[in-house]
Amino acid sequence: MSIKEVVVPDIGNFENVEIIEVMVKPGDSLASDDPIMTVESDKAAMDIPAPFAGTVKELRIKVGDKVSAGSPMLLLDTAAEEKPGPAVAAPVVKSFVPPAAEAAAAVPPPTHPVPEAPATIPPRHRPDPVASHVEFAPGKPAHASPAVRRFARELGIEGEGLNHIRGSGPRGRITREDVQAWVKGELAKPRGEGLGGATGLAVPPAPVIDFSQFGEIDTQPLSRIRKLSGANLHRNWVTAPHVTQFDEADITDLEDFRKSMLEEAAKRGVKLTLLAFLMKAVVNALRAFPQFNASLAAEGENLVLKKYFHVGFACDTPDGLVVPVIRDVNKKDVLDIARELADLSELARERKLKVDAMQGGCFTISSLGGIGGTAFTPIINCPEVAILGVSRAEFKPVWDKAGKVFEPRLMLPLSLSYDHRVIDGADGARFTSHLRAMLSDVRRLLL
Ligand code: CAO
Repeated sequence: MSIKEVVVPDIGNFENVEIIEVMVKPGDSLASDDPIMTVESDKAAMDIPAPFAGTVKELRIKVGDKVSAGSPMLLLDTAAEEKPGPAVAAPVVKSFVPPAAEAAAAVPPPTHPVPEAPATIPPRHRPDPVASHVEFAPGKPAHASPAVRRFARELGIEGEGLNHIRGSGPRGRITREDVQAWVKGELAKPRGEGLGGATGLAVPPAPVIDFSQFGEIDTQPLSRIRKLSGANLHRNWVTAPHVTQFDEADITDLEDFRKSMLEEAAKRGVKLTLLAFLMKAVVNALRAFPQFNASLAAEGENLVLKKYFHVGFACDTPDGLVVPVIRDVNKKDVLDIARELADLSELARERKLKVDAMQGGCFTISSLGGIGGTAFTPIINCPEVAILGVSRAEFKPVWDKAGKVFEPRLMLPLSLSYDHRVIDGADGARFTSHLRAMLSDVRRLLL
């Protein structure tokens, strides 16, 4: 092991200048001339490069420190790089190029004094002076001149942010034009909706796979509804921080009541479904917890509380999922609601649903109870802030009030997903408890 202390070289008029970026960390393997840190005075910024190759053993600097010529920067282990031959001890200092001049010239300024990369540096460290294409390497310090770094910082690209930009200059150096092109590209990407949506997500593209190499396939176009709902579901999933609260409601008495009403409802041409009662229960809970009947304003500064109660329901159609909305549920009785549910479902399945029948919802119910399952995590229908998932009700043994005997009770699983930016966990649990209370007492529900 051969440890050498590297100090700040003579950097001209730069005295007591602030370190604004440190590009290396202990364990990093540096080639001669790799940037170690950037310092900035009130006039300009400059990179301080490594005077020789080696492995960083210890850092003596951090962002915010003030340094001058001679200040210790780091300890460099040069053992791996050293072979018999003249040691390169003198620090290599890059000449400072003023921002304007640098902006005009993407090629890095010549270094002085300019010892060539020592012949003792192993080939993997040897810089390739004509490399026109350098792979993007997250975590590796980006090569960019101080002027370009400063330009990038002015545009909000700080520190490792530069690593996202592919440099087109010599040795992959990032030019001012590279920064501009990258920012343009980022701005052209689809936007979120302020706090109501900014994603800030940088995910790698999905790999393109030819599935036919593994077996027989059939490729079918996605329906228009599936494409639209897919994009919306994806946006809602990534922009709203979801929490799902699970609960169970005892609907034994409610089911008895519903069944007792079926004949009378049928006479009026209505199939009285559980969903109609769920709509009433939800409106009751929305009244009790107004923050669930709300949307984040687009600029993210305000919560818009709604005084109307339009409730949507997820409807499975051959073309995909649609969400018709029943307006003013608070002003309708269960028979009216059940009738509308049936009418809207039929229109949806016949693809005759008008656009305005799917707008203005405050809250959505997604019922998979007719199909099966014990619980699921529904995706919020943004800009709504909560959605109730309902799974298949089952008879379960439940203790009687005295806690002495098990009674068979019909238990309905509830899965409430809510937007945690608007609703706290305690309120999520209060909301489902309220729903439980409503659904287990028909008298309260129909009040
Ligand atoms: N537990 C047990 N049985 C239930 C039930 C529940 N929670 N909910 C409904 N059922 C029963 C009904 O009583 C009915 O039984 P009968 O035919 O014996 O009377 C049967 O299941 C079918 O009900 P339904 O589907 O006709 O009526 P519904 O009101 O339950 O549902 C609708 C209407 C439009 C919600 C439904 O047809 C639908 O499309 N569901 C799928 C919704 C969906 O895809 N959600 C996922 C969205 S992705 O997040």
